[in-house]
Amino acid sequence: MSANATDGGTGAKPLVGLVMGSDSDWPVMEAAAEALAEFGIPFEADVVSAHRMPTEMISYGQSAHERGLRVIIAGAGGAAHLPGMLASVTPLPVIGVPVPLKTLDGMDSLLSIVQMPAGVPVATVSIAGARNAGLLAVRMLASGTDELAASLRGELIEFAADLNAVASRKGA
Ligand code: RP5
Repeated sequence: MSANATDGGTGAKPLVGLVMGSDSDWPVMEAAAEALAEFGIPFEADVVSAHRMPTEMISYGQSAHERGLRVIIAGAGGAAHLPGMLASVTPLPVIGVPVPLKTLDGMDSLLSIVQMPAGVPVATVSIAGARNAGLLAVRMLASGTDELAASLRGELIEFAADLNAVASRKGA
């Protein structure tokens, strides 16, 4: 699957918008897609560059909530303004993924995403931490009172138990 595809793999209406500044971010961002797919979360994936297509980016952020999305995961590298700009125009929670480029090892991306002004929150994961971004989105969806949330909570509890089992095997 490429970053341009809109395909959560389930055919259902997307609940998570997985966006990135460039196709070149996909090798990092793919891990978020995999995490969402593991929990059967329908998502859409697309390139929405803050600098190269600002009008489309703003329109994506402004329409995300009314289109039914519940969380946005946004990854970008370098002058990584995409997560913060989206957060400024949507009421949805935005999770930012700093994508490392060849220069500066992703520190520029991290600082661009994490240093948001008060009032415009972005939940920033680690450099290249796209898997955790996907898992955090699953947890956000599990925090409601609907059927999906209840079922996801069960799956997350099993998931944590598996992680603990692996950790104890490694420690043994
Ligand atoms: C950022 O510039 C993108 O998010 C990407 O990480 C970086 C490089 O983009 P390309 O030049 O590879 O398209 O906006």
